[in-house]
Amino acid sequence: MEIFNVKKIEYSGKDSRDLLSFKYYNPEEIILGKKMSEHLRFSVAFWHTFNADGTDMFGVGTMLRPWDKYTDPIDKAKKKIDALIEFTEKLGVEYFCFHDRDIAPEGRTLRETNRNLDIIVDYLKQRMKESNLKLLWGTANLFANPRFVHGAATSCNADVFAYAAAQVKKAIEITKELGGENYVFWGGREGYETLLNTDMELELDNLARFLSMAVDYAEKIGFKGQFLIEPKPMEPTKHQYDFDSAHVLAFLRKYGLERHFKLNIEANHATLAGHTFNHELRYARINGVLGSIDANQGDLFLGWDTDQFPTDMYSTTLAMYEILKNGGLTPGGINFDAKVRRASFELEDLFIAHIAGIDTFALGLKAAAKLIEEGIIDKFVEERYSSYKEGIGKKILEGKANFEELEEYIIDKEEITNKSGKQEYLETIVNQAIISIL
Ligand code: XUL
Ligand code: CO
Repeated sequence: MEIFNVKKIEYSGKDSRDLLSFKYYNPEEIILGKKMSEHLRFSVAFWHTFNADGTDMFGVGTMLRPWDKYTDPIDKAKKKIDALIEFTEKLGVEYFCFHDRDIAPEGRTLRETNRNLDIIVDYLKQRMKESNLKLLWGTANLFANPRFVHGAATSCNADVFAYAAAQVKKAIEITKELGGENYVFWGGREGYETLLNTDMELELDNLARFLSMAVDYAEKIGFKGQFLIEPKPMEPTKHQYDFDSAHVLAFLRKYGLERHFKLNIEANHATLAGHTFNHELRYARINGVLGSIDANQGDLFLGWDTDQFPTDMYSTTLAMYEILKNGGLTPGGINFDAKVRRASFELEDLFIAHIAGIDTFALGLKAAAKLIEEGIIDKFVEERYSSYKEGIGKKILEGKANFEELEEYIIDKEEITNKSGKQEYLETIVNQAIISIL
């Protein structure tokens, strides 16, 4: 029986006014030699789409979903999976992501919880097979239950460390079982509220111990998926240890873990850290660790993780520019870690929001491809650094210069000439690329 009273979402072109259709996302269209669907490996986030009900700090849920009428927790969990299958089929999205606790209810002990999980994973596996739905990544929820009040791998309580380890062990197993192409570690409550009660050194060492146990276990069971760390600077803790790309990379290098992890960069986490999304993508890319993205956007005037659907074409253009320069994201993808607003409580809004996000990324892909084909920005940047192609600049790059030589070279020069950085000109080039697609 149909859950969503919505037809299959098709590409209808940019001039269409059909709300429930794609205006820019045409999966078969070839962009820079590859199908749009191969560039844009979209994924639906289980938690936001099938669990969130609009609850906020000031009020209860506003969204009554068809699966809410099932009272037995296992029946309800299965109905949500049916909803996931129908939703992704109708949307034409090939991937989804989930936390262990999103899909199955917790029991009184971990053993009981794992038993619930096994029932649902069997069902999910079967339904995924029938519909060709694939798992982009799995993860463990190490933050919602009160036991994680002081963190998980960085908790002051060794029992909690053990619990979290056992939980991640199981989460990696089910991710493998479902053919997951990646596994994500987002910090949850790995961070601190006050240094007055915190042994930061022990907590960070423990986080590294935890991750290295995860690497060992994945190797042991033959999980071939990519491990990803998702940086976030704050929320829920005041200071999250995985602050941003640069922090995570420095951490991984300190503990010799950098070979085993790439990054899952989330747009709203980047802006919380005081960076643009494309700054975080660039930093990860040039360090060879851009693995996957969580697509969403924050609000300019609110200081928290609002997880809105991405509708800012400028941001997706610059993001896709980095992703194209990265040679794509595979085996990563574009996961909509985004939720409809509390007041967008109708079932149809779930489709409208995902269509908006998909189209905004498709448009960004097309505009970014145009920028790369035109090569104006590339040429400008190359020219800007051309002083390093010959003479003293070339010597610096080749490691053949030292302080004494540089002093001798420059000491009697009367004038140094600089050229304009032409930011406004380059921003106009980006605007023109976007406008040409609209
Ligand atoms: C939290 C967040 C998480 C991770 C997965 O801000 O982004 O949903 O993506 O745990
Ligand atoms: Co996320």
